[in-house]
Amino acid sequence: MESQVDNYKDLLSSIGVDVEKHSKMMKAGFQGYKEQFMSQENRPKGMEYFDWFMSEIQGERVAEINRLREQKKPAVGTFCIFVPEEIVVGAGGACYGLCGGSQATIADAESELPRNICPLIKSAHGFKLQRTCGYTQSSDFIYGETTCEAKKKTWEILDTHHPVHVMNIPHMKREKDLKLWKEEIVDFKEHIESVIERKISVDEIKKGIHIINAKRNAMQRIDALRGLNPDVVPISGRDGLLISQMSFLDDPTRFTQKVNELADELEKRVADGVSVVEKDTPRLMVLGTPFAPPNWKLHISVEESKGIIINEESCIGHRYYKDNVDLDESDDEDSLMTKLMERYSEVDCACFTPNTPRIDKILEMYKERKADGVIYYTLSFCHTYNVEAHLVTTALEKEGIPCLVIESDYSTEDVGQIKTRVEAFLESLTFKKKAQKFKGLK
Ligand code: BJ8
Repeated sequence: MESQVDNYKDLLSSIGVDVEKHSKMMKAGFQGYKEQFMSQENRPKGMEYFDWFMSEIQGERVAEINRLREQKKPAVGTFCIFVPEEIVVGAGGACYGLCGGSQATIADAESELPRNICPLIKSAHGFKLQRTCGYTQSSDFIYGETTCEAKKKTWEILDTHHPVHVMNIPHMKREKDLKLWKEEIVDFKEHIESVIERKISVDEIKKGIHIINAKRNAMQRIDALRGLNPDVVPISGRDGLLISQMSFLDDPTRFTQKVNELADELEKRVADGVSVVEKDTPRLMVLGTPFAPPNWKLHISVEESKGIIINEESCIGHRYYKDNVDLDESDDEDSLMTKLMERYSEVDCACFTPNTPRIDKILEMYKERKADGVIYYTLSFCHTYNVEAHLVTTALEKEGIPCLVIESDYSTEDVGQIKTRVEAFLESLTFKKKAQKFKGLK
């Protein structure tokens, strides 16, 4: 299997992609994917769909989005899980995450942005400057939000290259903040209506909610299968992460069907005791900032060091799919907007103060999954998650939960160092597990 990107040169060039640079980048990326993912042993058969999707990630999927645009359906690119994608999908359009996980675009971004800000923002901005992301180039507008300082100011610069619509996400959750939040969702809907030049109906919004609820349900199934069976892990952590990453790009209905098929297969694996790791392999949860593709280095370091990641408490992970929109008794637009606000305000991003529900959730998940330890992972210069690490690790310490804190960017420079630290952490967990077994505690 190879990257199919060269079959779409005409389309990509028509939307302004730098076709030569893009082709080189995508082919190198797919080669890395083949080496790191397709070479895994004992992989579930259902992952073949994701291999196909990866080969078409900047080809057929970008073509599908552009076919929707030709029918005057909205195409919205995002960098955050606060976007009410139900409205876009309900209007028949596509809402997707934009490229922002690669080191290859950062040097270009630094021509306009400071060096010492988060790599996610720089990478994403660099993709726009280089014109090497088919999704960015396909977007009617980019959804921006006021979650962190660096993003908030970058939108003003990005807007000089591509239209950006900014949603004002409050940083507290008092009644007056939630009122503002709901108004911002209404404003977002009206902005889409202005792009597609028509009203979005109540039935369309409800349809969008059904589609996205079904997608989140399917992802919750995978999450449970990964984490809730202490003796069997039916899928690797890197594949689990990949599914979450692709949830931001794929057509939601097709994705849901494929994820449910995979979940059926994993259920059978669990029943038959088919695990991708040996019994007693240390089981880790990862907490923190998002892992935009192709940022796989932590998962690969852990798995090469004989550990397994069973969950990501991250926006590309659990924080994205943990809550559904409650559709009961919502038959008019105003109540649908309220339900959307209620669902989105459950997101426990570190941009909120206080953010104690996040800590409670982490402890609950850890216990439910009978994990052996956690890695608190932050992207460099992400101040909110970095500072919140103190509160989280203090709570973990009180509960006697082993934790390794890692701060990293997208470069490969620290791979060796991360691996050494992960290996030492896993060794200590293995030792602890053996000691507990000896004492009859686990
Ligand atoms: S809901 S975590 S996706 S804002 S860009 S905050 S890493 S310094 S991505 Fe996020 Fe929405 Fe919150 Fe989730 Fe830090 Fe970087 Fe800012 Fe970031």
